[in-house]
Amino acid sequence: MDVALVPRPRFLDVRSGTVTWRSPLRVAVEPEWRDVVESFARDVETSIGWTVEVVDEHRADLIVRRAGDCGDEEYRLAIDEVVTVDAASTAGVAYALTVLRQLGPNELWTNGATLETIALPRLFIEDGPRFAWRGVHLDVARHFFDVGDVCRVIDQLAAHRLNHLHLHLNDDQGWRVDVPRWPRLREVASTRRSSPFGHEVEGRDDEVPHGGCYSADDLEAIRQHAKRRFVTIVPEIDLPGHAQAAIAAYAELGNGDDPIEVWTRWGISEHVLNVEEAALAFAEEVVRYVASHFPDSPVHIGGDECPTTEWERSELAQAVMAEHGFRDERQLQGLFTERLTAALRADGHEVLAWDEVMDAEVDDDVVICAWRHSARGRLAAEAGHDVVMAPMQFLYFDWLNSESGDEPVALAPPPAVTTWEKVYRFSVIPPGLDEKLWHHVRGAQVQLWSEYIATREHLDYMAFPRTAVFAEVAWGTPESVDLFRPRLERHLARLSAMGVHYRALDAHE
Ligand code: TNX
Repeated sequence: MDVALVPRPRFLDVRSGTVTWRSPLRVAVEPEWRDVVESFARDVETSIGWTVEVVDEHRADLIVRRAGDCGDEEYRLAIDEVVTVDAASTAGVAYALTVLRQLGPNELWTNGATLETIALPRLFIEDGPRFAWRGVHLDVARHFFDVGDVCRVIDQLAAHRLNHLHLHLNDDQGWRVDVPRWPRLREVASTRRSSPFGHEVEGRDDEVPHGGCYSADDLEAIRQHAKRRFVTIVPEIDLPGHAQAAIAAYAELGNGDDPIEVWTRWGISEHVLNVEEAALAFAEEVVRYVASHFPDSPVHIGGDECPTTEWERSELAQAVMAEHGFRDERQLQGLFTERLTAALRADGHEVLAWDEVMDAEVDDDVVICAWRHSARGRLAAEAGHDVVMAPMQFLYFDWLNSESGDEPVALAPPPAVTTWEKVYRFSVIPPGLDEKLWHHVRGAQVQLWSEYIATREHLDYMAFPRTAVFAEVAWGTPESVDLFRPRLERHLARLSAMGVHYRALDAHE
């Protein structure tokens, strides 16, 4: 029996013959891992209607055991008369069970199918990821995605053994979290009057209001769902740049006197927070509030693309520069980085930021998300930071899928193209990085910026199959594009069963 696992396990030995399962499925599991098995049981029940019973080892079809020699996220899976899973962590168990689902029929990825039996290939797998951070970043600011959409993305991550979902929760065009002490963030900043129609450069507007804002209950629902899927949510509040929506709600946070609205164009707004104490205190308060909903998560403080034009013209900003003895306006951004980093650390969070924060003072225990180029990741690692690789040239999935003129409107014209083959050839370790510093590379994540992604279907189209391809790269087991392609094709059928509206592969040349 041929197996087509994505991502490919580190070691796989397929043996001859199959094992047949029927309902009820009998599972023996250590008490501490009952939750993981219950989550698997729910998937089996909703997909093919089977029941799962927890039983003693001697009656079990599937035994989940603790194995001291497995590392974090590692597992062994042996399919024989009895199926055994060995792991040392809940994540390891969850991955083994996900792989079991991939080994079964595609009905296991649907809703409401019926099946009498399941045939599993006899085999042995020993597996674990090369990189600890295997993520997807979703921009819910440019276009809002509701709790159901986000949970669906979490399920897609889990199906590919990806483990971080980074949520970009605010931008110039919208603020997406209700912060009760700052009600105008919900009342004003969460909705824009209009959005660009077609490509931004055409200068047209749709004149349709767009908005959305997560309540505390929404954030809790996302957290719970992610926990069940062993995905860590990484919330991001992006300041002091990308702050036009916040300034539209609270003009006193900005640098000018003219009223501004939530931005209705894409791009980089010049409206940034001012550098007075009240703006720093605002940033600290909202970031800590959002972070408090994800107590065990690392938190991203943004920090990208912060134009300094307003600070150059502002007497107050110039006074703050003089007070600190700064020579360059970009150093002002460091005041935010420093303040937010200290506050989040005190609350027990690890802190991440986009690579621009390195233009000013930044502690080397801030994890850098290198987006402008892989070389930014190399420089960050050389400066002693841990890094999450997110270079736009490979991992911005708002870029076109191909050069064909038939692609739906996307961020930029060719050469801003990222084919799945290019993703597969991406090296997580930045070129030129000394091997002694590889330990700084936590892993990588794809970016789904949503200026041109407004619906769930289009999100799927941009995300898949590239995210599945990426998952194998981040897991650390890519082979050649030619060897991978047939496996990917078989995986597409699984994506169809999941209801993913993926982009079809181009015909093989
Ligand atoms: C750059 S990457 C941005 C985003 C845009 C994206 C479009 C980064 C940290 N900032 O604001 O959405 O390019 O690809």
